Amino acid sequence: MSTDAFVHPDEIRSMFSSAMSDMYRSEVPQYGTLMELVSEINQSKLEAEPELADSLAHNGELERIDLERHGAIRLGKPEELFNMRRLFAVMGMHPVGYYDLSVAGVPVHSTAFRPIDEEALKRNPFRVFTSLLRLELIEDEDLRSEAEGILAKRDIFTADAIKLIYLAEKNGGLTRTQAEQFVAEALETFRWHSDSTVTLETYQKLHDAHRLIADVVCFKGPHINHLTPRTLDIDAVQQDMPKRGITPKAIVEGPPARSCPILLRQTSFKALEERVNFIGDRRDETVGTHTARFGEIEQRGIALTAEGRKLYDTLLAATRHAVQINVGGSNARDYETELVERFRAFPDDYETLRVEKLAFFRYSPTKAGLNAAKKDDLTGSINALVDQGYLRADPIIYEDFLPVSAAGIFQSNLGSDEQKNYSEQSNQKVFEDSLGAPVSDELDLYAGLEQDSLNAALEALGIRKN
Ligand code: OOG
Ligand code: NI
Repeated sequence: MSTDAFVHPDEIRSMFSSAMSDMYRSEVPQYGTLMELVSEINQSKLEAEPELADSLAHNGELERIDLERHGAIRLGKPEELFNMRRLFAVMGMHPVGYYDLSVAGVPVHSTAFRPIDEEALKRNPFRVFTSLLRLELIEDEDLRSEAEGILAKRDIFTADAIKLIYLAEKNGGLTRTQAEQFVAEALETFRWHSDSTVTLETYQKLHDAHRLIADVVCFKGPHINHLTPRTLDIDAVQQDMPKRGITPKAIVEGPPARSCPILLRQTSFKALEERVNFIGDRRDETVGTHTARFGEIEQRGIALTAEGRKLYDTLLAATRHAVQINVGGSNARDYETELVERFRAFPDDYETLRVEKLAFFRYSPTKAGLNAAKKDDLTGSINALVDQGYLRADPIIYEDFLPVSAAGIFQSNLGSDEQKNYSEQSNQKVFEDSLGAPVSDELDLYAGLEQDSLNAALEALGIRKN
């Protein structure tokens, strides 16, 4: 069969993310409300700020805004992570980054499956934050082996999904019919199941050890626990959520509001309380409930270099040290004020971010530059070319996650009293062994995008690379 007959992985990803969105909207109606709110606010933001609209259009991001979302799942055993990597690879999603959340009292480590290259990101940047439970962090040995035993019995993929993954690997792609079938089969793994695989008593024991452990161990599969649309104005959405009957968490995670957004800002709202049938429940009574699923929104900004990231981490740590948000979130405003104050030390104009090499940019030749190149041999440094208006620099958007924010999202949806400190060290090597592949380094990817754009721009301006 010729490879022409294969559906492009980017298209399979779009099919999958839209099927997932439909499924989640029917399972969690508030998600639909949130999507409407986000889309309205994005629209008015674009109307109010034509420069933003122009920059997004220039970066090829304008069409992707409504497609944008990320989701999250939590897996229970190494082979699940291994096969999840194979499943996502069929849709052009690859593991990027290693996040150790045990330092924040959440017994998991994680990666993000996402598209990597420029074209794929433009077509559809759908990503899934994927965590693996670290059973070794359960202190009680009996409970740990009970959890292991329960997980050993489950198979989270349908037989046809595994078959289609194998076919995609063997043949180098899937035909239209196979791709449609693949999306339907893959979706099954992410579906919510109201039937638990354990008794209420076992659920409660695991829940007492950590709510997250119960969430992973007691169900047939890794239900998608949230889907997150991208907003262009997170403060506006946060403010309007209560008007639509949605109660957001106390603070927005990440950097403060700025004129040049950096990295990622996120906020979420509480999980649904879902009815669960446990093994041994009488047919006519549903006694159990479980909260797992929630809503989240995110606003993405420019990707930072290692140096920019160091500055971000330092300022954030200083803020968190100065104001610890209390359980009810009554001092949320103090935290926000502190955050804004501390982040005054972070330059807030793109030119300074670029010249000081704090953030990554995508370079392109301007019309004036191309015209000038026809007449003269252009020379000069990158900065000089930008100053002359021959070279244009647009922000490269951050496509990844932030461990401190992720921990905050986990915690606010697990109940904020669940702080535990695990002494066990982070272990990327063990994670990658389970995954069956190394994770890519996010900074290398951004640096590569910047360099590629610069090479192409200089070439278009007739300037030889040295
Ligand atoms: C994942 C939480 C992390 C984010 O956006 O940082 C996350 C989870 O609760 O499973 O999704
Ligand atoms: Ni999330």
